[in-house]
Amino acid sequence: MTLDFDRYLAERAAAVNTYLDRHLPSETTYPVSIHRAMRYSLFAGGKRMRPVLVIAASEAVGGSQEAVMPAAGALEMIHTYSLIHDDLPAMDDDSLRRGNPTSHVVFGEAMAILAGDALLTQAFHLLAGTADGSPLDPERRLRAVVVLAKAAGVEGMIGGQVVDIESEGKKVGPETLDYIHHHKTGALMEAAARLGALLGGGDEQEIDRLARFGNEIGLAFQIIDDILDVEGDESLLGKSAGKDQKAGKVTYPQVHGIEAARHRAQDLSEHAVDRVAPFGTAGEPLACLARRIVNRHS
Ligand code: GRG
Repeated sequence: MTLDFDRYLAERAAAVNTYLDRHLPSETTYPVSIHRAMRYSLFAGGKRMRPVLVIAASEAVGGSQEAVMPAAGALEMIHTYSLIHDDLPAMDDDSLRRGNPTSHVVFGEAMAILAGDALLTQAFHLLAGTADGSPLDPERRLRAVVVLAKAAGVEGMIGGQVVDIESEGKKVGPETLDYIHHHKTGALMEAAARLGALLGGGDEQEIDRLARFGNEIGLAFQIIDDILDVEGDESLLGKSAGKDQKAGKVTYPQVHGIEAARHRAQDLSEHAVDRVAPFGTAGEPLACLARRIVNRHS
């Protein structure tokens, strides 16, 4: 029987939303302004690609969805924080995200900074296991905290963002471009797959295989993001298009040309599909995810 991937995605995303809703203070909890701002960005839409990747990686190694929910929720919180901060006037100065006005436009700059900070902190609260009672092996949970810290910090996403900012308006080569993409976007995707495998109970070989899978689809995802910024429809994207060129950002289409960029994303996706073949039907959602990432319009 072939997998109904749209249904798979919708069910997993709904489970993630329920989990996030339960693990964030309500909008009426004092001080209400910060909780409103955190919830506004977290529930403004979003494809939930990273948490679904966590769950699918767990399922590939025979783990449950419940076991990895803290990691799935944590990934989405960190991703959302990065979007809030990336849109700030001091960074990309953007007014549209997930089809809505950005956090600083609605709540002001100070509250947007704090909402991002609070989501980042809450993510580690969830993963460290102090925010729920889920029974995870303490050694694996500790490893998971380190994986997430590395992926979100200077060795990962922040490192990529720094080189991205410092490369604006400059002519940089393919190596710097790869560094930016692998760190800014790839690190969280790799961490998502690694965390799913780790907390789902996978062995070291499976964890390594799925981390590589996450890395490949992370790069493919960012290349498509670069292409969509040139060719995409703003109403489908839910964010401003054409901003990379305006900001003098270094992108795949700019360094390699649009056709080569498309081929590279396709190659990465096919590699990733091959990588999860040993998991058989348990790896099918991951293969579908790898294909969907390069065929997306938003
Ligand atoms: C400012 C702390 C900080 C980090 C910046 C990840 C990042 C680094 C900035 C976010 C903006 C950006 C262009 C990131 C690249 C990754 C990317 C394509 C994000 C958009 O992810 P989607 O498409 O968004 O999964 P949704 O809204 O669907 O969740």
